Amino acid sequence: MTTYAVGDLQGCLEPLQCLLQQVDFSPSRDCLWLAGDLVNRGPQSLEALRFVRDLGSSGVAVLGNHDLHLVATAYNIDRLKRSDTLRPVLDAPDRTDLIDWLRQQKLVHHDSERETTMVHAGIPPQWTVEKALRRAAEVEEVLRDDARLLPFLDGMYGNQPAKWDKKLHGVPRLRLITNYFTRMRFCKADGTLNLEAKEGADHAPTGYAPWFSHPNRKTRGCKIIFGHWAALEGHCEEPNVFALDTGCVWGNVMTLMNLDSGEMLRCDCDHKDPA
Ligand SMILES: [Mn+2]
Repeated sequence: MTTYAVGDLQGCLEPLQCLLQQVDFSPSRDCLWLAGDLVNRGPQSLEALRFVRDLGSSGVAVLGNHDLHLVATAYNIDRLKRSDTLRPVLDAPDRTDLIDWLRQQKLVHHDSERETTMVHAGIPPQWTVEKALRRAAEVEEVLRDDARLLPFLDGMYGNQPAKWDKKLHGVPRLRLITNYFTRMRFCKADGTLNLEAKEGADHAPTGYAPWFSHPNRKTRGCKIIFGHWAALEGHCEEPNVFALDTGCVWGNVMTLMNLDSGEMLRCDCDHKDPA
């Protein structure tokens, strides 16, 4: 049994299947972790979603901002943007099943045997893994709760509050937790977010740094797998922190990491440019 991890699929299923063939992946024997943003921008969001759902217990996915956008769109909270390629999912006969499946997925996954944590964007420097799991659980609970889902989705979008305060409550609290785990790139040492800057790690706005590079980060020493930040091109200087989004949907490559050996495998993405 081997466990693999892959970054953002963004509807690129063929490169994933190419990588899985190369390692002779078998769902009855092996396990695949997915760092979120399974859908959008790419050509095969519906097929990618079905593929991961059908992995059953052999697949472990965390939610990314595009996955949450799909859920919000399915509940008519947000509308499709021109660059979205989610229409086939919304028109699919198994749409309800797929959205319900997404709602069951986590924001943060932790494997205590491997001492490895997976999250789409990152873990803010002021939180330990344990604290991150507790905060993530607050949002996961709401995603699964029919009565609380719509008010959450309705208030999910926005960049404020930018700074954590344990006295935050209600939707602003859930919004900040969600922004940390699904949208963060740069923040201050105290966790104050800057969600505008989207370039590489050496383009930090004044006073900010990549979430993983703060010297007093409480997850220092923990193994963390993340996606979301294609501009890093897979480079992360921090020991034990692995950036797996290598921009497949933007015409670059998809990276598959063997979590047992640490080996990285890459596949060119020669599909059409994203819409
Ligand atoms: Mn993302």
